[in-house]
Order: sequence, then structure tokens, then C-alpha cells
Amino acid sequence: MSRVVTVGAAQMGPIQRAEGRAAVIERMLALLAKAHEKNCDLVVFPELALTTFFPRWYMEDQAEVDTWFESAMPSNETQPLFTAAKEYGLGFYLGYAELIEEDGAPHHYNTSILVDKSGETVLKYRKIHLPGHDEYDPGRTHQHLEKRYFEVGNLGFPVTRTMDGVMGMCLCNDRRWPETYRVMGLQGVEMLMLGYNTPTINSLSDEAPHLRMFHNHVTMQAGAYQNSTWVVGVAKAGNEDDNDLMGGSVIVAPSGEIVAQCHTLGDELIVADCDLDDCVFGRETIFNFAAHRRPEHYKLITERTGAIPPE
Ligand code: CDV
Repeated sequence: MSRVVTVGAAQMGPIQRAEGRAAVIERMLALLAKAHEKNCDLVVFPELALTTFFPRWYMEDQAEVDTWFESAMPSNETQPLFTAAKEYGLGFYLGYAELIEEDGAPHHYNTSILVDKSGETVLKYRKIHLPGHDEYDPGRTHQHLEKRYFEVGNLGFPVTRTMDGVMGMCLCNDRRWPETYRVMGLQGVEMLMLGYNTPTINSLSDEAPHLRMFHNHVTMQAGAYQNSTWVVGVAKAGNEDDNDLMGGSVIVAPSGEIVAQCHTLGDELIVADCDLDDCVFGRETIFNFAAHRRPEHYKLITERTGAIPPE
């Protein structure tokens, strides 16, 4: 028996700072319609998919910052995505900036949700590995102020059983950390979805763009292989107000092989039939966690944050 989930990775081209959400949602609805034509069960959109990548802009006025956040999901503006999902009978992953009142105070998270085929939100994740810095840094070619605008996520790395499989999520920089995949791997994740906004150039060095693309892929391929899971990584790409974001969205099999890849920097849908039973081989052989893991030797991973070499 096979459990095939037909997945669409819906890469999005640039969104300019002045562009309103309405135009973006029209583009997303077009991608959902295309995915429906291709019989997708599930569509994955990028991180912060509804706006430009605003953490590149330094802002001091919290009211201005809050204009980039969603205080309701769905909202009047985003409801058409949920309605289309229900009409087409497909689920979707969406990354957005979340503003929520918790314990009587406003909280800001870089969030993703998973919506099922009936249009219901079945899983929420709040980004844990926030990159960048929290004050204006004149030494950078561009700012990356995620640490200024977001709090560290407080939901762990949850997974859920839906659409015939065990689904998990993370966001962008999380993909570079093996702990992200392993925590979900230990919950039996079979498809791990993530959106990203990754500048083509490093704001602090002259790291080569081809190397940055290599790191983008190698982390997802390693995470897929070492945890015997599908990984769907989706970019927001192209030139946003003179800032280049890489594309290279991929669907990665549990073998670590890329089975589909975007080759443009615009709105582009790639599709793959992902058999969740392909996760079985790895987890019954070399990555049979129950048989081979040695957690008694992994204590430093949870006890220590930074590296401390011997004297
Ligand atoms: N949005 C991100 O998390 N971007 C980071 C950047 C800072 C490199 C990434 O890991 O792609």
C-alpha cells in the first residue's frame, strides 16, 4: 500500500514594500488554482508570505511595525485562501507575522500554520531559531532584524497526524539546525514543511551566492535523509526593493534526493507525488532510532548552548 500526498511547493516572487496584501493574496489564489489543476493535496507557501520581508527595514515606531503583522487568521483579507482550500479540497502551509494577545500582553511571532482540506487550521508553529540582530547595525550591507521584531516561539516543534500522514513545520533559519529535524523525527514526522526568505548575499561577508544555495539545499537534504522524512522547502525569491532573495525551492525525498526544484525567481509551482511510505525504509534500517540512538551520550545537546573547547 502507498500513501501518496501530491505536494505543490508554491514559490513566490518578490513582494515590494509598497505592495498591499490584496495583490499578494490574488497571486496566492492563482497558485492554489494551479495546484488544484495539478491535483495537489497540499500546497506550501513561503515564510512571511503575505508581505515583503519587512525585518530588513529598521523601524522604531511599534505601531508601524504592527502594520506588518496579522492580528487575526483568517482575517477578511486572508479568508479567500481558506475558502479556496475548502473548495478545492487541498490543504496549505502559510507563513505570516502573528500578533496575538497572550496573558494580557501583545506578543509577536514569526508563525506558520497548516490548514487541512476542510479549511481548518490543524497545526501552528512559531519560529524558534530567529536569526539576525535587534538593533540597527551600520556594519551590514542590509539589516536582518528578526530578533527585534519577533519573540522566540513558544510552541516547540509540534507535529500532527493529518492528510494521511504525520506533518511537521518549521521556518527558514530553523532548517539549518539538525535539532529541528530530530525533534520532529522523534515524533515520527513524515513530511516537514518550511518556508524561507534568504538573502542571496551575506550582509556581513562576501560569501559566494552559489555556496549559500548549496547550504540551503544541503541542510534540507541532510535533515530529510537523517530523519527519513520528506522535506518541502519554499522560498520567497527575487528582488524586493533592491534586496535579492534566493529561490531554489525544493521537494526532498526521505533518501535526501531532490525530486523537484524551482528554477525561476518568480511565482512558480513545482509538484511531486510524495509517497509517505518511502519514509519506512530509512527508519527500519540505518535510522531505526529505537535500535541505534544513544541519548545517554547526547546530554550536552540540551545542557549547553555555545561551544566550550577544552583548555
Ligand atoms: N529568514 C531567515 O531566517 N533567514 C535566514 C538568513 C538570516 C540567512 C536563513 O537562515 O535563511
